[in-house]
Amino acid sequence: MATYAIGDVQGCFITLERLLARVGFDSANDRIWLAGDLVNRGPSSLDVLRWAVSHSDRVTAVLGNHDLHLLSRVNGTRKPSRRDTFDEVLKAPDRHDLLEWLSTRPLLHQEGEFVMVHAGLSPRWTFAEVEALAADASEALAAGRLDTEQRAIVDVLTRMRTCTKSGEMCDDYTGPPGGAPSGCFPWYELAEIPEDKTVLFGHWAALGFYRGERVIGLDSGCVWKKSLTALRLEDGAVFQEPSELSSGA
Ligand SMILES: [Mn+2]
Repeated sequence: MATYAIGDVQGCFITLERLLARVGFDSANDRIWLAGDLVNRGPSSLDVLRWAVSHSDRVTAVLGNHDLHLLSRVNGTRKPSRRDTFDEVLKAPDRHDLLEWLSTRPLLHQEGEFVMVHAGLSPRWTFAEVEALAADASEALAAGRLDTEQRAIVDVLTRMRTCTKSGEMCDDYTGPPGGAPSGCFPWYELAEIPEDKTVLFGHWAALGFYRGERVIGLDSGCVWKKSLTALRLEDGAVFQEPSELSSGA
């Protein structure tokens, strides 16, 4: 039995299938952790969701900003973006089950030494309170009654890449850490992470696969024609599959 943590799939279903074949995924014994953004921008969001739901006893997923965008489109609280590629999900006969599954995913998953979120943790939080803050925000999100503080928590967990020393998100910056605006730092350089914990995250394609101190970034930019990455949690082995969108893949 092995556990594979996989970065942002974003509708790259062919690449996901190839990556699962590459690692020799055994659906009877292995587990898959998905770091959020299962959907959007890529070609096959519907296939990714159907696969996740049909393997829901094997799959642990946290919500990313694109997953939340899809859910907001469904309940009409967000307008379509020109770049949305998940219309087939909205029209699918099984959309109710798929969206019900997606909407009940958490914002954070903690198990053993690992903590998985889509984006980041705030330097304003102590590690001890992170799980409860995320659970409270998840509950409010599911009920559609986020207050300002809970919305800020959702933003950090699903959208943050860099922030100031006081924990203010540097919202617009999506590039690599080295090019961040003055006073903006990768969140993981500032957040409190205990020695015996490792935070798994996605969302930062320009960072790429990244093994840092107590953090591992898993978004290697599948939807940007780069690759999809799986990390085997038991031994740290890394597997990468070239994106189906790259030429020659
Ligand atoms: Mn994202």
